[in-house]
Parts: sequence; structure tokens; C-alpha cells
Amino acid sequence: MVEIFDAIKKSAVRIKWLIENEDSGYSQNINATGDTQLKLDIKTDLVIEEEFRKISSVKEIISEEKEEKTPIYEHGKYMVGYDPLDGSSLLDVNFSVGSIFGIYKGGYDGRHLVAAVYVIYGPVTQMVTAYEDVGMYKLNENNEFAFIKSLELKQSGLINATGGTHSNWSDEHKKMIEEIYSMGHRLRYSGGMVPDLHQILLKGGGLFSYPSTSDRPKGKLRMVFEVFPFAFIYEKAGGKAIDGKRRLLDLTPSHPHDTTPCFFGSEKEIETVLKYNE
Ligand code: AHM
Ligand code: MG
Repeated sequence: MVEIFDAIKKSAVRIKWLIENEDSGYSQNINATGDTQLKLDIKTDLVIEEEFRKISSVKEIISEEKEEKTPIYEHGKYMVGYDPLDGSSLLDVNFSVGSIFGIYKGGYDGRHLVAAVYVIYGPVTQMVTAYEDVGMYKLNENNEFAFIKSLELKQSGLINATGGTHSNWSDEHKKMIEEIYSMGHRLRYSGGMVPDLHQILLKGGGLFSYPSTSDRPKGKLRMVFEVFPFAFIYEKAGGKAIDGKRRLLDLTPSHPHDTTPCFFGSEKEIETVLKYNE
């Protein structure tokens, strides 16, 4: 596991440089989910692939930007599902973006997830790892990640971050969000799941949701690359992660690019979500 975390750190240093120095425009390519890829989506994906190719414990990789799994070492133990540059459409407005990694052993589902990591490229670059516990690191002037602190969610918080087009929300979701606001929450939504979930984690609690909508009944966020890693991190930090009814980590995708509605948060907020999905 240490060598996988090291490969992620090396990728992060290279990706930070690419974000700061390379062209942030669109390419001519379309990825597996139908999104037009930015040049940086493609470059960052290759950087991560290159770093994982040096690691003999990695059996194969799959990313949001790749149609198929890429075999690495036949006898490797781990499979890595990752999103190299989540929220990349926010680069033009200079918002924070991130890389998300799920480290799986034996299958790409929640039960086989053994560790999760994300890196956030903001005013500073930070990394959060969840293995035995949840730890936050900051990239220092020597390009090394220094440990800052352990992260833990409180029983409830004051932040609400909800995605999807409002006019396409269900009535239940609208009512649920109203109840969250009546509990004293404030809207904090950048449109990047890494900074939005990072903020809730750092400020101690709240709710992030990307619900089922009339235009996207199965939500937008992908299980293997985005949802499972964050569900793992949130649970390890003492929070909860559900699809509305079920624990996200109990879901099994039938395809690596499958999406699901998702709700991440502290215990009290997730109880409220459950009440509206009975
Ligand atoms: P991406 O992987 O194409 O960048 O899309 C994922 C992003 C998430 O970071 C974010 O939570 C979501 O899309 C926002 O979607 P919306 O603009 O529909 O609220
Ligand atoms: Mg993404």
C-alpha cells in the first residue's frame, strides 16, 4: 500500500505542475461517459498510468477517462479505479479540482475497497488518505506531503451542498433539502465534488448530495472512480454514505462507468435523507 500511496504523491506533484502550466482547453476526444475531454483530463490520466506502471503490486487500473481496464502486473494484488482530474470543467474559473483514487482488491465494488485517497489542488495542494484512519497531508516546498492531522466528522454540521439541476429534482428531494435548511444549514456548493466534500469533512459535518433527477435518474457521479472512494473516506471518518436508502459501499456496479445517486454526510443529516426515501 505504501508504494501505491507514493505513486499517488508523485502523480499529484506532476498534476499540480500541469494544472499551473499547461493549456486548460478542450480536446477533440469524448470519454466513456460521453463528456468532451479537456487536454488536461488526458494528460493527467497518462501521468497516473505512468506512475502506477512502476508499481508491481498493481494488477490493473481503470479511470474515468479510459473505456477499458488497463492490465499492469499479472501478479499484482491491487486494482485502482481513479478520476485523474475531477471537476476539470471548473479549471477555467480557477476553482479547486481534485484527483480521486479507490484501491480495490478482488473486484470493483465497495466490499473490495481497501483504501481511498483524494488530492485537492487549491491555493495549496492537500491529500487525504483513508486506510486505517483518515489523515490529511499538505504538499510542502520540498514537494513532499507532510502530515497535518486526522479527520473526523461530527454528528451534524451546518453545510449543505447539493448538485443537479434544481428544476429536475424530485419533490421528495426538494422537501428534504428544505428540511436541511430549516436545521440551520447554509449553501456551500462549488460544483467540484472534491472541494465540496473536503469542505464538509474539514468543517466537521454537513450534507453533500447528487440525487436522482428527471434527466439523470441514476445520478451523475460514478461509483468506481468517485462515489465508492468518498463513501469509504466518509465512513472511516465517522460519517455515512448512502444512495438514498442503501449504504453505497454495498452496491455492485455492473459496469465500471456506472453512476448512482449519492448522499454523503454526518449522521444526523443522513437520517434526514433516509426519512424522505422510505
Ligand atoms: P467530472 O468528473 O466530469 O468533473 O464531473 C463530476 C463533477 C463533480 O465534481 C461534481 O460534484 C459534479 O460533477 C457537479 O455536477 P453539476 O454541475 O451537475 O452539479
Ligand atoms: Mg469526475
